[in-house]
Amino acid sequence: MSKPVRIAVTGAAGQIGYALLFRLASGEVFGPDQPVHLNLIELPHAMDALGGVVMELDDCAFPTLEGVTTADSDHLEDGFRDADYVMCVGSVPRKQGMERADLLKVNGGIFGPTGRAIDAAAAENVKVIVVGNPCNTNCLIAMSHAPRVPRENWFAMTRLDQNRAKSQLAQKAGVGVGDVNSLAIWGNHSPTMYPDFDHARIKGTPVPQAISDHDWLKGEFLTTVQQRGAAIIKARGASSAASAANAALDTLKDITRPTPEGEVFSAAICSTGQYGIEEGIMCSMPLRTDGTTWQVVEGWEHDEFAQAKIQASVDELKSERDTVRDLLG
Ligand code: NAX
Repeated sequence: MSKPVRIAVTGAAGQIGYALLFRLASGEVFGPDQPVHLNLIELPHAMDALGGVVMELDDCAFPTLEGVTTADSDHLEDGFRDADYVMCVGSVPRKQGMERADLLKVNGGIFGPTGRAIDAAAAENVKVIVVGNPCNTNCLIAMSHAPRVPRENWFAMTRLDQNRAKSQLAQKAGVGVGDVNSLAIWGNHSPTMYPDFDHARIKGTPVPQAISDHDWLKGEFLTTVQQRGAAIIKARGASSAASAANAALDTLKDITRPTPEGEVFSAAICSTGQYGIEEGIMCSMPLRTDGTTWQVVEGWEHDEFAQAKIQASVDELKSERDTVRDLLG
């Protein structure tokens, strides 16, 4: 058996954690011949609950699960020790009456120490996926406290938005979701993000040709995708968990496997000025990888409508960055 891949997950006893860990342990991402070791991290008061999750992992008897280590958030370095991948799921949810700026600052207090502990303890080439919201700016804060870890190794999750958009397009066109590809999300994981239907394809045909109802594309489609998280909370009384965990696993697959021909994947990465987007913010863009290094897909042109939408989301990211400036390392 090869050396285990070590994956650290924060917020492991939460609802996304519960939908994530069993699939990670099952070999779904790294295959049946690759053992995995899970490093699970929780707040001190949630360690008992986490113990229950670990019992259930034991009871699955996954042949691919080599072992589980747990640590509380007062011992983050133990939690991140030798991790090849870190999935930052834990964060503080927005409470009633809380301003977005307050939420940014509360979570900034979590992600600074997270970045420092990853820097100190994780494996040399650790890759980090931030899921906990506001994920783009949380990722920026953690990254700024981890100078050892290359900037290319930091991702904030927008894959759930990509999956939501693909599914809406497939339903509108009456095709299978596998017939929709090259669908990228631009900007922030927030209601300002922009699902780029112009460059998406349905069975190889550009979406604006495959779907003639352009009012729907520019209206209902965008708002459905942008407001999907809120719609799920309203219907379920709880935020997306299984679909979010699924998207986190998709992101892990996206960054570790070569991107299929004609496909792109979305994640927020640290801009180096691509498409005129300000350097140093965590912005979602279309990406491709050979399984080792990734590139932003270049040369996409945007009409005025798309440009304005992307700019609005980028402006929101800049303002989030400005709000947490004193929390950056
Ligand atoms: P839960 O509240 O069910 O679980 C969060 C867990 O994190 C809790 O068990 C809590 O004890 C733990 N936690 C909090 N602070 C921690 C810290 N400093 N260290 C370790 N653990 C800590 O939330 P859940 O539904 O699992 O959602 C987790 C995060 O994902 C939230 O911030 C949520 O907003 C975000 N989401 C992000 C999405 C995305 O697409 N990027 C979509 C789904 C989800 O809304």
